[in-house]
Amino acid sequence: MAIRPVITAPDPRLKVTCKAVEKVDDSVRRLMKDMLDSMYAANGIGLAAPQVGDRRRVIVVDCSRDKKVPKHYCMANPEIVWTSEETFTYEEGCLSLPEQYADVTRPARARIRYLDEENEIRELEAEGLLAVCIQHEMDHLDGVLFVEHISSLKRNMIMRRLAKIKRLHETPAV
Ligand code: GNR
Ligand code: NI
Repeated sequence: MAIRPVITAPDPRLKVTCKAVEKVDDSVRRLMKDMLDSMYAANGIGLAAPQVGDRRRVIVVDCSRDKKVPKHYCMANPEIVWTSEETFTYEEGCLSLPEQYADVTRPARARIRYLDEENEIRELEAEGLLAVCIQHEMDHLDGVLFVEHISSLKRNMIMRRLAKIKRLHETPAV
């Protein structure tokens, strides 16, 4: 088990377009496992590879926190093959933008095609929080953070607050 630290914005590693995985092999499975461990350790419901400094198109999600049976998904090369016209607005947060939240509107439902842990092609139709989370994670693979879906006024406010928090945590120069 390897818990990797989550990179926080602003950081150029969160802005890259990730590369498709050729095949889900042991190396990709190890990344998926590390990402799940890191996500649970950080109390997140999802995590994308660039948040732990890896440029492969891999995401993990587990939105079953309050449910009895935990259910996680590990996805390589996720693609959206269909989205609903209907939208859903949810107050999003991001481990890469700690303590910052804003309402984001996205398609309410999405059908996702991806490769699972066994390199099998699968499809999943998601709604509610799961749909929000998968779309949020997929954005990360193209260097997009949730603040890019809100007004520049709100985005700048969040980025300024984050810079301030980061400054407070810096060790003062002696
Ligand atoms: O833990 C997370 N919670 C969350 C809440 C609302 C919408 C999206 C998310 S994803 C986030 C973890 C994260 O930053 N994944 O990239
Ligand atoms: Ni995020």
